[in-house]
Amino acid sequence: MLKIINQAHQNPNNTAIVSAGKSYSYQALLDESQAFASILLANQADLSESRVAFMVVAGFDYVKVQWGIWQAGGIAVPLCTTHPLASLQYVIEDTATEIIVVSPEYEAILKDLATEKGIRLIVLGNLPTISIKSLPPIASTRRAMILYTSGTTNLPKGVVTTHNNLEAQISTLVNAWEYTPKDHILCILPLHHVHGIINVISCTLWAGGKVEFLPNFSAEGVFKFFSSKTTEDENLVFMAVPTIYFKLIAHFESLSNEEQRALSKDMKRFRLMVSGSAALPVSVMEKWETISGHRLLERYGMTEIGMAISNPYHGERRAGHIGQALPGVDVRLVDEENNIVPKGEAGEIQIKGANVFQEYWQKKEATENTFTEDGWFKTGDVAVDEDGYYKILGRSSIDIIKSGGYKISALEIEEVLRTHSAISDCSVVGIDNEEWGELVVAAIIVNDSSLDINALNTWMRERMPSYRVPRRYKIVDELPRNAMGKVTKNELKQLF
Ligand code: MLC
Ligand code: AMP
Repeated sequence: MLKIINQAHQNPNNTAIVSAGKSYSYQALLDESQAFASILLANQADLSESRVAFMVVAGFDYVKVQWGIWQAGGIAVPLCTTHPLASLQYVIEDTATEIIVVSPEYEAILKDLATEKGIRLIVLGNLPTISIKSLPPIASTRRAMILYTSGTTNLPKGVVTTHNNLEAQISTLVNAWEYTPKDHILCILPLHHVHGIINVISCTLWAGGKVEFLPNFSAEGVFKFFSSKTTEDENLVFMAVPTIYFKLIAHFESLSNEEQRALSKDMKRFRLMVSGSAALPVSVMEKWETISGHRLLERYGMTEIGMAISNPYHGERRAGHIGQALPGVDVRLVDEENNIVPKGEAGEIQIKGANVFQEYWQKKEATENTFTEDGWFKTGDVAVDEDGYYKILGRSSIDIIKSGGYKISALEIEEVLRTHSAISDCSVVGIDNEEWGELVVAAIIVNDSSLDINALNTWMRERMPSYRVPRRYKIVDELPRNAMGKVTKNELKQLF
């Protein structure tokens, strides 16, 4: 039996999930996910790694569907609920999805695509009652999930993890951060990335704790959760990206002194608050500590590896640093020839361990290129070991941007911009921004001076998720280039 399912049997009567005003026990989650697995299987004995894409509202149904896919032997492909059709279609086509599962509110978005491609569509909410089937045995070496991540290639790649990978990613964190059945965590993160899927949901459920969902992030919603939990015997937990802490601080500062005092008191009761997915500015860490009494635990991870490096749960949480290798994860810093750099010098972070993904979906060459000959995963992040704590210095590719915790490829955005009839050339960069980490901006050369930037924005939003759409455009006559003809992006940044 899959370990996460086995774990759920340990605490059948505990509340597993709170969503849309309802509570669901582990038993309910086991029963309903098994029933859903039976629906997925229909007349088959095993989905045998069929890809099942699902666009489901964050809450009980999301986990039910995910666990159902796993128990039926399929590969779970979560779709972002806010992506435009073009991005959803890319994932569905790239994975050659065989079944699509949707919450009723998303049926209209994917129905025609499913019909056109002959993909089975399951709409939640109105499912037939069918007899529960006996489920296939699932070896933990099987593929479990595909998440899409942007990189140095222009289109996002599917990161394939096996059940073994997921179990390693989950169990390492559960031990390092001491999750327990008393944990009660708030989930406000998108559920097509590891931060929400692994650190928030899977680790808490593995430990027998409770996950409470808000369908979307709002500072009001988060503070309402913080102030409404008065039971003393629960361990409250919160995890978010730096942009969210920035937004929470801004909201907190808009409140009256009395409201602030009450909230600060409520926040002191938390067991743990974590930040990750992007660099946590020291100013944000310090402000948050002042208002909440919590020194944020900053950690470092990646879609391909789950979490790899973390500040200690017990011990010093050092500002501006990501901490030490997690147990079971090997970390090294190397130079361009893959030689380990002397202590105190900068090098690329490379990772080895059971947590590391299996492959990029159907991209053999990209997979080979991302591992060294002796099997280390090349992260592309540059760090230094400062007195036993790793500190991130930057990335080896200027074309990877992190904004709001999302990884964004400058090349992907450029490729789309160049298909616009009024744009003859362009270059995209990320510029530093306290709130978003980096802000996506674009320099464009236009061949039609009547180009309307608002119309261009709308046009871009139809083609890619809004967080990848440039926030500012600068019309230029030419792009700065070096002697080799390559755009000098550092120079370009100075224009914004
Ligand atoms: C949105 N907006 C942005 C933006 N994203 N502006 C600048 N830069 C961006 N990146 C604008 C919108 O256009 C809109 O403006 C306004 O902000 C509100 O948009 P929204 O979509 O409603 O934003 P909001 O819900 O507030 O989202 C912000 C956020 C979200 C921080 C909650 O970005 C988020 O959930 N980020 C988390 C991503 C994540 O989970 N990453 C983990 C990846 S895994 P207007 O004018 O249009 O109204 C990983 C590994 C690891 O990294 O280590 O964890
Ligand atoms: P993703 O591909 O979306 O999983 O993003 C992974 C990337 O996020 C890493 O390669 C890092 O560049 C970045 N990242 C994650 N955590 C941190 C952190 N604590 N500090 C700086 N960068 C981080």
